[in-house]
Amino acid sequence: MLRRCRQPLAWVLGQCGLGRPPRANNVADEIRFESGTGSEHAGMHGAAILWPKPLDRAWCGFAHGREKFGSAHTNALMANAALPSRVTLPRQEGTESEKRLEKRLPLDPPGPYSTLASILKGRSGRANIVTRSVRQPMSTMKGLLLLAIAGLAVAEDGLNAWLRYSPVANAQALRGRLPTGLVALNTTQGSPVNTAAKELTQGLNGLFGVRLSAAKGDGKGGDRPRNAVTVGTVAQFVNANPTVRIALPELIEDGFHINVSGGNVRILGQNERGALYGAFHYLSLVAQGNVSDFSLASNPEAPVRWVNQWDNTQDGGTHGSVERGYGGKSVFFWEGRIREDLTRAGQYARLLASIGINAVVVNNVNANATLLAPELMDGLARIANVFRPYGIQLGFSLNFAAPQMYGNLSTFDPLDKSVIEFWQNVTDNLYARIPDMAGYLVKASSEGQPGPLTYNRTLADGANLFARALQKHNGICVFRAFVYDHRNLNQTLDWKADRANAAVNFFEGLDDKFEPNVLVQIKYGPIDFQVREPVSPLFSHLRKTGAAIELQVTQEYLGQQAHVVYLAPMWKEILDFDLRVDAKPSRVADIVTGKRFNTTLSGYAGVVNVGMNTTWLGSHLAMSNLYAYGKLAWSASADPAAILSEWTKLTFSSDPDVLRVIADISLASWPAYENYSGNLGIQTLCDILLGHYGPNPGSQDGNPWGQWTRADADTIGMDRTVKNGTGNAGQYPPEVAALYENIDTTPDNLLLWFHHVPYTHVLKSGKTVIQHFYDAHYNGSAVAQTFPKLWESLKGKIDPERYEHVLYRLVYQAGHSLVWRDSVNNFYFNKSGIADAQGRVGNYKYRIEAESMKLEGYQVYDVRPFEAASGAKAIVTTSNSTQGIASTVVGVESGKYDLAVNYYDQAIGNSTWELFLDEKLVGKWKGDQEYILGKAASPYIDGQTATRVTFKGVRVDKGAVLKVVGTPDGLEPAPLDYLSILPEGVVD
Ligand code: GCW
Repeated sequence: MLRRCRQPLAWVLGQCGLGRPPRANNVADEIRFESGTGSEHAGMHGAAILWPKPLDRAWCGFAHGREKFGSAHTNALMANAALPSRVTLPRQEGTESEKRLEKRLPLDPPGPYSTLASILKGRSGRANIVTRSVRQPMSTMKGLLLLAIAGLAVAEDGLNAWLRYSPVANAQALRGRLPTGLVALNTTQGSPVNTAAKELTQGLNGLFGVRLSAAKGDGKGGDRPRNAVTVGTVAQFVNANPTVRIALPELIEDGFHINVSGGNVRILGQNERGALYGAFHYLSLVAQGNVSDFSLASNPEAPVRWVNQWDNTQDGGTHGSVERGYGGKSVFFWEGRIREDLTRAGQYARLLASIGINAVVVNNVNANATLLAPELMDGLARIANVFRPYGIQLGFSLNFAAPQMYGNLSTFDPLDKSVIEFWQNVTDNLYARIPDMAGYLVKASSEGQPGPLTYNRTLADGANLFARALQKHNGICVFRAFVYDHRNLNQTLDWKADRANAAVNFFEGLDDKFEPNVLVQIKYGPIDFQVREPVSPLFSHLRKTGAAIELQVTQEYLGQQAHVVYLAPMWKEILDFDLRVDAKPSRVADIVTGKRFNTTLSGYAGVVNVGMNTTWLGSHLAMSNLYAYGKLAWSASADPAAILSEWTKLTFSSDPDVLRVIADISLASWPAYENYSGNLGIQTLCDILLGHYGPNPGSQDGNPWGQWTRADADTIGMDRTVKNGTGNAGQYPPEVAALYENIDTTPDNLLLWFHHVPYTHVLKSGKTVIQHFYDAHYNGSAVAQTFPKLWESLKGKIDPERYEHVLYRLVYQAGHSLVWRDSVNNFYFNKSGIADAQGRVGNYKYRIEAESMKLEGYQVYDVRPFEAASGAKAIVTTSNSTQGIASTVVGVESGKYDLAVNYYDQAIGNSTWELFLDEKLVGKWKGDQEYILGKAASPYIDGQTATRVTFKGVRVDKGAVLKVVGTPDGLEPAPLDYLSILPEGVVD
């Protein structure tokens, strides 16, 4: 039987209007084209600029490269090209309902074009696209119970993430050990203790069908009800029970204590937030079937456990609603204002509180100064009101130039009196509305953002400006260490230039210059959330100033949630790294929790970037990263595998197969991704000039962004040694510096981060660098091939909605990992001219290149970068209104094969492809990924859009005619790269 690997046949038919498609829960409700690393390009580059379909990629790449440097030439090019200018999608508040999205291609009236030339002139068609709709969660526990009893998995959309409270397996048997009464020590609406009481009521009802009733006596005067759960703060408890003596462990701010003795449960927090955390913790334990007696106390290791959202006030622009967000539009902002309906913001706060997060910075660090308008401040206060019941405080990103941009001052010099007054005034106004505001987050003098360096002031001058304004309100100023100049780094002329040096250089000599309420937020590595980086040396330089580590939950360089990459093992490795400051143990975790240098302020920031999609991040499996972030921020000693298992039980089920499969996939995912993207410390090798997603190793070099690999025909890697290179190794404390300075002691996985070597350099493993590249890319993508199969073994054990959602992504990832493998390997094969010892690179014996097939209505297209296509070429239809046909006579022996087709799914149309064998339809699919995967949309034929579809177990007869019919749509010319006729079990 024919089986289409990518989606079930029903789905395919549905796409073709022949059947009813299942509903997808992860609708991409906008399409935007991203480029660039920072924000200064906003309004100027790729954003929503629609290139005609087979536009020469070299030209585009050039244009984008230039844009990064702010070239007027680029703008001129763009203007002269008379291209269709934008894709505009209607904006509606609320994204979860079924809706019609329209692509408007505004230049020409709808109509066909017939030649490539006319395409290049920008004539265009018009396409209507209907997104798939979203199923609402099944809310009644009654329904859940019934389904659970019937042994069925219920469809779920992910909205409740790990807080589903779905019935536990043997609820009936365990009920006797659970409380039946509830004593809430604060019943004030909106108080975290009251929230905890509600959550306990909802949770125990959902999990066990227990209906908690308000217990008599309400805990007052020693009248202690039996079989009740009591929740409140220690002080509230003591106040309510003055004569009761209980032994209480020592709790610090936000800490909690839980004591369970049969049905008597006491959950006490050091503060109200702690009580809520305790309630969530208790519910998590019982949800995992733990109803035995226990007593525990838990205290957070760091006071600051924040989440950063890079949300923009406006949709559109370079980065759309959420910069580097892959889960839909902002849950906070809409059309330059704060959303009227903040339901999702509240639900987000609930999720975050359950993992111990205590503040959310709601707006992008590339901040919009208009948020300072009084009506917007009012809106921020509404968000804070929604957060407060969950113990979440609001944090706010500032634009350093706001005094000028918004306040009409002539300067934003941090030492200027009028500027100081401006910020004090802003701060007072914000606190008048949000008395418990957490503080500010500031990105300054970085990637084109304004900052103190404009006035030759120090970063401390910049940070202290805000810190002082915040002091009377007890707020803190979180100042980002991500400071570098992306315009003046010169790769060609300066061997010693190094972006990795920037943070330490800029903060040099400032350690004792910061106000006490400044916290410096440092990305885990010196560059930018790459798949492998050494820890930032800055952690070892700040001893008097509090430091926080910045981790990235949104997988900007790590597959953008279209690839599963479980990040907790990577974070754990970073947190456990010992910097050996003063030759003493100096784990990063101990630095960012204040233990090592006795700093009061310390902690964690996670760039999360959820959106309105019910999956939050755009993918169900990606949510383990958010969960793990909270757990590690609470305690860095937590074990990534244990966290994952807990998350799986709460999110899916405790079925041993489910636990095993999700662990197998997740724990293999980071090493696999590292292997098939960038290894030996060379960085992720994604396209850093466009969406930071697919492979494009060449994009790293030759521009001032400083993510260089310095790869040439013979050598590769950044020489960061002191003796001969950029000196970056010397920024680490002596023991670590010595480790990295010496090529023999540098671990292989960071070799090319610190050293510039010939491709023939022999690693500790005994392999050469180039052979390691080849092998690692093959190994990594081979691991990714196992993911869909593993997941398929769970069919029936996961609700169909989430099962299909995950399967779609894993199949896509398996295919895209091959794109990565081949692109990177061919790139370095081409550069070095050194053949793969195993003869794989460049030799693909099962492939039929599309350009070598008989073409009617299709023409050959040179793909750029060349390595993004097998054989450097693809085919595209000759017009956007006529079909293309590529055919060939099959030469393989008759038998059963898997047929794989590699094509490009650009975000500028929804072409259809049909695969025939002797006129018999094997399968049909549509290029509509942009509405399914949240990854950065791309209009190009390149590594971002390259995709594989596989039809398994197809009977193929020698001499049969294999044919692909491509029907273009919009500006997408049904591009095709190659076909593979694979003996069963072979993937290539
Ligand atoms: O890596 C870069 C991202 C930018 C981001 C910046 C930062 C918010 O590509 O999108 O801007 O880092 O962290 O400030």
